[in-house]
Amino acid sequence: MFSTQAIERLDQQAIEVPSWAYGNSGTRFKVFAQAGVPRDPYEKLADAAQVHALTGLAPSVALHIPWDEVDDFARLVDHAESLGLRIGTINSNTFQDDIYKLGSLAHADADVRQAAIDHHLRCIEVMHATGSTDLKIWLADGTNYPGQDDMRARQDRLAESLATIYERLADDQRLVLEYKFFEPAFYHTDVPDWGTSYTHCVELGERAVVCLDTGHHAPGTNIEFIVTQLLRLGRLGAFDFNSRFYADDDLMVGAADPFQLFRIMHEVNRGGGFEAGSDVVFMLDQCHNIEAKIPGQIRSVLNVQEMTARALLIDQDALADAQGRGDVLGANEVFMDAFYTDVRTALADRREARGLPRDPIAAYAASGYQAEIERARVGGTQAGWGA
Ligand code: AOS
Ligand code: MN
Repeated sequence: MFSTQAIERLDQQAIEVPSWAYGNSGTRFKVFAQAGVPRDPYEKLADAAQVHALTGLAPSVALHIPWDEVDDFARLVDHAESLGLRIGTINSNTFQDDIYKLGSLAHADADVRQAAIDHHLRCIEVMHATGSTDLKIWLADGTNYPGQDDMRARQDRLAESLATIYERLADDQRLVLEYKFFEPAFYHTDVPDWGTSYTHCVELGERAVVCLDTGHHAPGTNIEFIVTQLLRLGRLGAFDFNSRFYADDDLMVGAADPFQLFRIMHEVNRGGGFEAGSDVVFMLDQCHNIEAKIPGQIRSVLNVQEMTARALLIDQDALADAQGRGDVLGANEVFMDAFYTDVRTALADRREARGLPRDPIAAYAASGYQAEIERARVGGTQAGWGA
């Protein structure tokens, strides 16, 4: 079914899983605890290792600081390596401290800005200790009411704070700036869209790139166009994959709109994002509030793989030919033919050929791992949004 090049790309596909997906999570109404949830980053990595062992798709794990602070990061790295994993992106957190009520890097008070900068410098230390090359910044900064603060001054303060952080990065480290158009601030956010993130990145320098979280756009936004534009500009640093029906809710990627994921993956392919040497990081940013966490992560990486596989099936020559001739319906048919192709059996065959289970979800259920962690992880404090 697949070309040799498509098989190569699928075999090399790597999706980064977030440590926080394995901890308890919920909404502002309720966090439902689950049995067997990790108590610390070591146990989170053990769970992430299951996802990789069963799918071959998830070799790295993103950490969130301070949730994943440990006394000895060298030990955590050894633990990751012993599980066949590596530490990926380091995510900063300036949204849970009282001092950040009115913002962090854009705050009017220089002391608060400095505290937020210092937190990022701590994240850079963690990057050095773990070999991580990406510092991902998502800011809760913004305002709730018109006139609440000076939007223009906030941009200037943000630019200055980001520059101070950027200067401290090593030559092989990147600053990855995420955008979000609302929440927790409801009137304006300081990095609301890809254009604002891009503008700050260009001002900072070549190692500043944009993170596109698929849940962070207004309904109806053509996200694949943003993917194309950022790849064209050389500034698409990372994805935070998830899906949403209404607002940002971190549901499983590919659950709400598989066709959108297919269109995104086509633009990634078209823009060189799967080529050797591409440094686009394909990360998940999800929470499994009501479903089981490890199978939820397995389902998610498989969804990304499936839509990637379908996108790689597009007959590029036929598409270019139809586009060149102005054949509107013909071009659309070539595109849709690939989308409507069921690749699940072919991917199961490929997994089998690589020594992986044909059905990773069934293999997880049969493995006994869930019963084992539910038995063993008794006592202690379960990981959640606070840790
Ligand atoms: C928040 O909306 C963002 O998506 C961030 O990426 C955040 O750091 C992450 O969701 C963990 O809460
Ligand atoms: Mn995100």
